[in-house]
Amino acid sequence: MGTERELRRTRASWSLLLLGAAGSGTLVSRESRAKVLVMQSNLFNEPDLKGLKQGQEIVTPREERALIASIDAIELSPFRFHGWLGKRLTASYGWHYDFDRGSFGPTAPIPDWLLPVREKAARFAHLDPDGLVQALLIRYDPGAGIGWHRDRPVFEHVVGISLGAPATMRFRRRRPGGFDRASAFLAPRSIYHLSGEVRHEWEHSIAEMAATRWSITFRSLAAAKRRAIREP
Ligand SMILES: O=C(O)CCC(=O)C(=O)O
Repeated sequence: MGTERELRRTRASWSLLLLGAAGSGTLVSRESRAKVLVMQSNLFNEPDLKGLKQGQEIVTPREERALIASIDAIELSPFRFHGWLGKRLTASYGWHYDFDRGSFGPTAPIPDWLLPVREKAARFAHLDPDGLVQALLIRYDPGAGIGWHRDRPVFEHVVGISLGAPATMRFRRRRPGGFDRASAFLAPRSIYHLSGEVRHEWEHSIAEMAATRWSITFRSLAAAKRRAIREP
């Protein structure tokens, strides 16, 4: 397990790297300056976003390697959105949202090798593991990211595990005249839970990666969807 001190050191050097990158050019846009300020305010703290919970070292480095190998052994497909092909590679289990057709339905069951990590994710989020009915695997190779979005309303809780390269999850919420913004550092082997306000009112995104990151996200179904399935 990494100590809090190690974690702070990692976050600090990563944030300084960002500061260096943003300050190295002669011209720094107002937007990138604003971003840097957000990062500075988060140097040592989790962002104060209602409904965001983060945890570290949810899997060991050995488990991380095994999970990455299992994801890489699967045939992942480029994310498809209304005929457009994204750079990130994905596979979903349990339930699949087809963004090309706007349809949602059951798909192959969650494989056994994901069940122990689903158990951990459920314990972290204080949820029933059987309620986490969707598992989405993503590989972000260099150049791949995920644009601004809120998860589909058919889902409720989102619990994500980060493997490989560290990343920043950016958050924004529209307000008159602009956006409130925040960002969360996603360390390798860490976990996050999005619920309530951050899940429903904020959008999130991940900038294009410089090194490969894998993520496993588990989702529960929204109450309305659960009712719709039970009541034909
Ligand atoms: O890779 C992640 O942790 C985030 C994935 C995500 O935002 C999504 O699948 O909607």
